Amino acid sequence: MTASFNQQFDQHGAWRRNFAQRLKWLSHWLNENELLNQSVAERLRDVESQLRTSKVMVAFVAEFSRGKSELINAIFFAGYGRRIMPASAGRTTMCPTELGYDPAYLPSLRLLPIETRLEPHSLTHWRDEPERWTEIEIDVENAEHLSQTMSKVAEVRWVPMDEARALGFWSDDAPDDNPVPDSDGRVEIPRWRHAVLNMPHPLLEQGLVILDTPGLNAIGAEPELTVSLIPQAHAVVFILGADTGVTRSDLSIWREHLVTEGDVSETRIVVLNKIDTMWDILSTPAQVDAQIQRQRKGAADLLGVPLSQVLPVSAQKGLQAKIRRDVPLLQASRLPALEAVLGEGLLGKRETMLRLAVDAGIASLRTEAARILNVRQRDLSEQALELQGLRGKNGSVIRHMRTRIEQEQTEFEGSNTRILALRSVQGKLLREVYAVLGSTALKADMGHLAAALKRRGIKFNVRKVYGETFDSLRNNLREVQATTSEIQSMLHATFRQLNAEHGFTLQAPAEPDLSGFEQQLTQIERSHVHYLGVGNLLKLAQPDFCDKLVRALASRLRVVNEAAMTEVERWSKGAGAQLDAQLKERRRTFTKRIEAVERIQGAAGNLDERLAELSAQEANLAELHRRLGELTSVLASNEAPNAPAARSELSAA
Ligand SMILES: Nc1nc2c(ncn2[C@@H]2O[C@H](COP(=O)(O)OP(=O)(O)OP(=O)(O)O)[C@@H](O)[C@H]2O)c(=O)[nH]1
Ligand SMILES: [Mg+2]
Repeated sequence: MTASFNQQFDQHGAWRRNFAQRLKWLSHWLNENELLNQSVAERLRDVESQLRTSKVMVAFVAEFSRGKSELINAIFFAGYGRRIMPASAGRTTMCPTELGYDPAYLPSLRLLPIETRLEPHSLTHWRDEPERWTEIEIDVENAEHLSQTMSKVAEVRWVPMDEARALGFWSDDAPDDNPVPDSDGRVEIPRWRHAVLNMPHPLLEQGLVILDTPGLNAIGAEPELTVSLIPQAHAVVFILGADTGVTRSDLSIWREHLVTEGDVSETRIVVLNKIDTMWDILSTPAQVDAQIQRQRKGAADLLGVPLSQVLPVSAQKGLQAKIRRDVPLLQASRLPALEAVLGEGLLGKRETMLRLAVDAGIASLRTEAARILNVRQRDLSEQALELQGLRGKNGSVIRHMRTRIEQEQTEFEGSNTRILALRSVQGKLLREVYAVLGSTALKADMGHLAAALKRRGIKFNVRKVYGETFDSLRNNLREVQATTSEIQSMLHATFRQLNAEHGFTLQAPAEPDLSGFEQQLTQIERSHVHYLGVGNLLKLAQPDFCDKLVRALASRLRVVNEAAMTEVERWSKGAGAQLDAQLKERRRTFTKRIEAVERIQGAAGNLDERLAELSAQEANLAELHRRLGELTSVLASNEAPNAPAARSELSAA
């Protein structure tokens, strides 16, 4: 039997905890040995924050009543012995619901009122406005209370048609999609726009984020969900009902949300749910199996995915079986097979990404720390040489030597103009980058896009209009890249000069490569053009729709631009920190050299003692070097929980 999703996630969590612990030791050790300078500390912080904030998001997407919420209950919440997410016939989940954990906040359910739609802001904006959310504290130990609280996500209101229209739940252009009004002409709308559950559940604590969505074919779904939230999920689970087969609306949801060009298909899992409706005492198990197989094949063909990616399950029976500890029923529900696929695909991929990032961080940390050790090593050898030269010399020679060192020191301090010039150019660069990638420039670009989208006859030009906007955004990145290249050659030249003049070992950090961000832009562009291409074009004529769409876009683009700025900043700071570190070490050496000469002036016999001291220090440095290699390689080669060895151990258990 393969490990369940929960077990796999636990192992992943254990690996992360273990890694964090080792990282702490390393930091402590670096600090003790005065190796934790600014640039090393920054590398350390990067690795730590990557480890801490790395999230894995799984989105559940389907037409209403296919069993999204029930499947979430079965996979993640069976331990509570009851339903936590409301699941019932008809429309149930009325607003997108995110389940995750952030220890900075109390466990709670936060609900954003639907009326916030009347204000021109994206969801990203509202996330930072806690006072507009209704917050309900939850008691994690109390399953009944928890489930009662979660029932809020199913709350609705009945409002006059005008209000529904203003909130985006009534469209005069698409009468078939509109809800059915009651006898007073009022229609049902969700009470909340978005829900966020913050809960210290073991999986959520380890960075899992689950997104439950309302049946999406409904009018009123926000573009932000399609063009921002779902595309950012690391895996999307699309659910079909074995009782309904693949319906027209299933297909249209699939096309709108799950098919995008150039997609990695293993992150799309199709679930054929409710297979228990096919269990039939009048058929033999083999007949039932054959029927399920036929449905699977039909679904795979219609959706254009490999058969292996369509997994038949019964969420409901799986949940029941887990609660009652009914092993045969659990097997029959086929839930374990789905969990295994989710675990391997999702966690395996996530972990590889995380480990690559962390490995790179550790490697550059080691380089930085080793650089400090090398500088110390060289200074020690120079001091030893200097002192050896004093052997047998008289007092006046020694006095002369002291004057010379002091002179050198003054010259060194005076030669800092080049460094100052470098700093000022770097500062200027950063300001330029902020101007190009900052929010003011982005706002202007978005303003143009919104205006273009609102023009009449835009229908046939959407691709072009997006193309122009994105070309300009990609150009911005290229412009920034050109500037960084220029600075990079300046860094090389200046560092080479400083190395030659002062015997430094400065090395310009690797120039940031912004092409990955360009690719991200292209992906975002694709998801928008795709979204508008699958039947949402008409909505462009609706008031507010364009603005909503562009706001959703802006908040995603901001993330990309900010990440690019962070890269540039880190690179620029890295160069500055190296310089600072070597300046500091050099000043320290001057002081030490003067001290050494002073002591020798005091008693000539001390020369041998002092030389012995130096060689002891050198031995100590060599030891530090060795230890640094040891401590960092332990981190880099840390066994992954999903490594084959760990997995086979588990399946043997
Ligand atoms: N027989 C059977 N019924 C199921 C199964 N999974 C879910 N259901 C039922 O299907 C209905 C809908 O399930 P939900 O989980 O609410 O569906 P949903 O996709 O979340 O629907 P919305 O929240 O409305 O978008 C409920 O009555 C469930 O009990 C299953 O495996 N077998
Ligand atoms: Mg639901």
